[in-house]
Amino acid sequence: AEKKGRVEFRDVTFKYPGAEAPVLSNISFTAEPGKTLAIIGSTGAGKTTLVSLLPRLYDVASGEVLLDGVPVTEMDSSEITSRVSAVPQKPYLFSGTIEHNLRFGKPDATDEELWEALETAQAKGFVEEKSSGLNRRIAQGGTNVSGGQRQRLSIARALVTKPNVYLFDDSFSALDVATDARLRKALKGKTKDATVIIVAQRVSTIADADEILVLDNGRIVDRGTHDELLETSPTYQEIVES
Ligand code: DUT
Ligand code: MG
Repeated sequence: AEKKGRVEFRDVTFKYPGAEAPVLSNISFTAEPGKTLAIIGSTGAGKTTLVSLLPRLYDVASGEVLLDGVPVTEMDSSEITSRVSAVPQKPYLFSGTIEHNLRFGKPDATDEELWEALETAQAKGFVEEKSSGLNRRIAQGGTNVSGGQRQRLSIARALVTKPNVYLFDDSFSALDVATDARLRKALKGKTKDATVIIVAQRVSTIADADEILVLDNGRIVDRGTHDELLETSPTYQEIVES
């Protein structure tokens, strides 16, 4: 069967409600199953806004966002959530056990699936270190775990749902470079059939992406592989050197 999860943005322009100026202008790209698309750009460039349009946190002003050829405006929100897993820039953990937090998107997941997701997300050791294990209590907002642990639990939660599309919004920034690299390697093995879209701050996180979009002031100013952008994109070079 054909792999599912093809994401297409067609000439998308977006304004926040009540705002005058668009924060995204003429955004067009395609992200394919089995591939990793990365988005990089300075703070305020519009990266989080861009990835929020697929799960329809907002709707576009003009243009179209399509999932496997179907405009997301024509899909049920439950269908979108079952097929697209987003790890937000500020991951949200709620008051309850680790198990509750992990099963959020897939209540019938087995314990085995939870542990597998934790292993991929490099969070297995953290969960195993206390005898309460999966029953360990998380405080509202995840305030009793570190930022990096919150990110990894949130990544594990996304993995549990086995979606067609993963959106990682700056999900690796609180991790040290070695953990970041280990996590992404493990992730690659588990997301072979899915479309992976990664928003990143660090070039090292996305250097091996199939395509990188360089976003500046709401526009895609350059696109290509890491090696291509090093040759052609002054904006990318600036990010590399920063
Ligand atoms: N913006 C709003 N309202 C919102 C969120 C953002 O007006 O609810 C503006 C702020 C900014 C632009 O949209 O001028 C893009 O913000 P976004 O959060 O998409 O930028 P980013 O690329 O994700 O920045 P960062 O790297 O800091 O996460
Ligand atoms: Mg952001």
